[in-house]
Amino acid sequence: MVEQSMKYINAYDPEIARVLELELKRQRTHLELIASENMVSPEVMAVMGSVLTNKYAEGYPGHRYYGGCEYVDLAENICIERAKMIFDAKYANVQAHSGSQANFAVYLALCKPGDTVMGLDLNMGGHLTHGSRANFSGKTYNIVPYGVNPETGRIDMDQVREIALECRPRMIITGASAYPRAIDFKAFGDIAKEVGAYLMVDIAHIAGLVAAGEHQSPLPYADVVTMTTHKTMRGPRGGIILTNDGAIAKKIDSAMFPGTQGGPLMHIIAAKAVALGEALHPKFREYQHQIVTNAAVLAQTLLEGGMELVSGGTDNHLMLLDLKNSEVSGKELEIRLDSVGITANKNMVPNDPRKPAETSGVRLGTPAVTSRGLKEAEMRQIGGLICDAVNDFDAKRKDIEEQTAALCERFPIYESKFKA
Ligand code: DSN
Repeated sequence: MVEQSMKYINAYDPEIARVLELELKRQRTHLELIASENMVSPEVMAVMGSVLTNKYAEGYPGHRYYGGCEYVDLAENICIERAKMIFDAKYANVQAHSGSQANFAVYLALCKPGDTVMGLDLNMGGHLTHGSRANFSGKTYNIVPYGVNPETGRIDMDQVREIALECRPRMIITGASAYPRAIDFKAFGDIAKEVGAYLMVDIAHIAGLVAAGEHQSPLPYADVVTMTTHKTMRGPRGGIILTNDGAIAKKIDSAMFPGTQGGPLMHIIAAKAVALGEALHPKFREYQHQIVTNAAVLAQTLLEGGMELVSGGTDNHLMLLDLKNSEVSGKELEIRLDSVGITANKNMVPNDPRKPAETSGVRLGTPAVTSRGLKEAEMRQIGGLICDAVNDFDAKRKDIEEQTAALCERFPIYESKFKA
């Protein structure tokens, strides 16, 4: 299906078809270890490229500012119902174009400019929208960050409580982009209640794990939950907001439209519905379990190979190689891995002595390679290759390249054998 549509585009716009061809080749010939990426099913991809892209539908199902919305209404309602069912939530807004847009809408709904908001520091694993000074969140709100314990690499709930009692925030945000450990949402909920703050949980990274019961759900404890649909959820790029509180749901809806966005992307909302439909299938649970198993095996292999990991391991889909004590920087390792067919991203580690453009960390995640069908044996193999890339790159380069190419060959994508 993917190759067929490329042939069609090639006859129409060869310049862009060439880009698609090159990117498909890159994805086929590289092992994707970027923790936030995945590979959607051909069906999800097909719905993204469907007639629904033509439709303007500002507003919500049944209350639109345009005529002709009766069929896109069906798509949005199906998406909402599936999201509510999967996450056991009373309300879902499925219109956010991205996770950042979802987070922006929550700030707009629950906070006023200048309000105090607590979030996990970007350099400790948080997200730009959790209060970075370079982001709207840090520019608009009085951000009081919390971090991780320097000894354990884990969020220190006593410190979070202490800071919250001191600064009395309007909202506490938890969730992360580069945090390898389970987050205690109940403990965050207790602290938020104690200080009278809203609790927003951003499960962008771990949404699939939560959906499959591989991570505690924040829904019983949070006022509002945001997520992306394209990471562990393996859907189109986009966001969803969930809540169990009717009054908050109303505020979220108007903060999303007209507060933040105009016309929703109906083709993406329909594709989100397809991905959520896939998540209702028992195979999705098996997939999420395998992601976590694969991450644990990769982490163990790296540790046995002498590598250091932030917090000493992982509970979820990702881990952070800690290169503070290595001559090889995060940037250098990212370049080395890319040159031998393994894609990953440099990442700051807690208390990183190197600059953000250099870093002392590399983030590694298993969602995409698990979609491709790789299991424990291959994780052990890849772990060994990464150790070789750090310790003995010049001597081992050719061997790593050959092993990576063989793995990509054995686990093809977007061919008849591939079914996400
Ligand atoms: N850029 C995403 C990630 O890589 O985690 C977060 O938005």
